Amino acid sequence: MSILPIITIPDPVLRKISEPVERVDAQTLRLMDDMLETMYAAPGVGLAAIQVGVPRRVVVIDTSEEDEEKSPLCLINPEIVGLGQKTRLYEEGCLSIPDVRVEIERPEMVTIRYIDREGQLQELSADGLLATAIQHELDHLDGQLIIDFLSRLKRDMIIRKFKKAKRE
Ligand code: GNR
Ligand code: NI
Repeated sequence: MSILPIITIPDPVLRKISEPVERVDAQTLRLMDDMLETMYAAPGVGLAAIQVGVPRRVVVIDTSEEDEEKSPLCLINPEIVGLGQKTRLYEEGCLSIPDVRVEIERPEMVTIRYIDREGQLQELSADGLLATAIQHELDHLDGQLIIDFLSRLKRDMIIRKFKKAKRE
């Protein structure tokens, strides 16, 4: 397995719409293994393939705590099939926007359908951090980032800061 470099803003790759995976082959499995290793090393609770430069609808998530057993989740072509009525506010971070936190209100509960590592269609209902992480990762598949929830002024300030940091 390998730790892959994580792409950060303002790289336009992060704005790409990711394409569905056509078959779960060795290359897809290798990608997910590398993404898990990259996510654990970061560390982060989730990672979308586009964050390592691969425009495919692949996501890995693990919201287990440090003192718990790992519980890696690999989602291929995930789709939201249900959202709860209640929302929750959570301060989100993103490995592609280091050191920025954005408070985001999203549905507290989400149901998704996805293909697992065995190529089987699965349905999963989640709440809490897992539900938040799922929605955050699915946004990445459509080129959407947490800074898009901010006013244009605040978003542009953050983008400018990262552009400047890359110049220096
Ligand atoms: O590591 C991460 N933490 C996090 C915290 C709150 C809501 C979402 C996340 S996902 C983020 C990793 C990441 O950028 N995934 O795309
Ligand atoms: Ni992110």
